[in-house]
Amino acid sequence: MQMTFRWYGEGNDSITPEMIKQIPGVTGLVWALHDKQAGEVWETEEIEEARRQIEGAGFHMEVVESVNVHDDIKIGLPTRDKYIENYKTTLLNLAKFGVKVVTYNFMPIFDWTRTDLFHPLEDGSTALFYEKDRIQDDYKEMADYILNNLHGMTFPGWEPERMAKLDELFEAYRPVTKEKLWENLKYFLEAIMPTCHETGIKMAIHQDDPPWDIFGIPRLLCDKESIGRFLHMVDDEYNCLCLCSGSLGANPKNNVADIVRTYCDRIAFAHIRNVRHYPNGDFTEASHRDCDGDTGILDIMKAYHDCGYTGYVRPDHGRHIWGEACRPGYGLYDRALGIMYLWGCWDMLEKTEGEVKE
Ligand code: CS2
Ligand code: MN
Repeated sequence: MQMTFRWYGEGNDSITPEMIKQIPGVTGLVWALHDKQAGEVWETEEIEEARRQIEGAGFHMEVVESVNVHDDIKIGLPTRDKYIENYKTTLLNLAKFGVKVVTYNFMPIFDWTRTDLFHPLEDGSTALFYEKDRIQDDYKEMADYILNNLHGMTFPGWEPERMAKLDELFEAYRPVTKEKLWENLKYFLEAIMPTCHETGIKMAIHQDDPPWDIFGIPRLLCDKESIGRFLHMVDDEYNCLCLCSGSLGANPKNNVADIVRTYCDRIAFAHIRNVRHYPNGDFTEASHRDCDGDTGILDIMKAYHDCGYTGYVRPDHGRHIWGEACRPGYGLYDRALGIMYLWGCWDMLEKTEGEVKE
């Protein structure tokens, strides 16, 4: 596996590449042009500046997270073709810089959704938390809460410009049933696959987080079956997954290790994160250590290892520990601890390969 770390860029992240360099085994920074709105072309000069920051610090920039998909594409409006052309131009520009994987999601309106960004855990740290009963109809309350707690930091999927138009967005998505959303996803992927072949860039879709419908809007990538439908729908080696153990793991019915084993050849990027469930449907994010959550981190690592996974990996979110003031879920310390746990699992699996029988 190739270990990476998500970094928000100079002036946009309290963590520097020099700090990340001291985490063992991290070779690449997962990056994006965070000022870009969905639908805009990423220009060569702008990518060049990102290259200066990333490669200049001795990291590769092969994984982008995310090039966001414009709402008109998800809704299926006639204007989508223009935005798809822009997306293709962005892929062509990214390819000039050696980008190999582009992460994206196809969630309507909201990206990841939580009700508490700093939920206290027993050990004195805080973590992202989802309280099921608070996600009812009032999307505005939840959106306001998140925006007010980002303290001016940009957060993908939570752009204040989009959030200011929430009612309009909900109205625009009203005719989009789940089946329509599947069709629109297919249309988008079929349109960009030739560019992926031309550039060698794999498109890696992130699962929906949480993996169920919220606020009456449909979500597609929620379990083994829907992931299978997705891969079959556009059966192309460039149509891949960013498999997120934490997103899928929020539903206790999902067996993430089994999903890894089933679709490993189409996983281009792995997000590894641990989640703990409560009987009432709430969940909290937890440390990467297997016994701290219910996601089955050891089984997942074993599954990747058994499949001979050579793709990119990153710890997904971490807790906020040791008083670190950081982006929710994206501190240095706990993600660094997570990486060391993942390496511990992996190195042991490598060492015992051939010695340990199933
Ligand atoms: C990420 C997602 O922070 C997170 O939860 O895993 O925001 C992810 O980057 C996007 O859904 C991918 O487009
Ligand atoms: Mn993720």
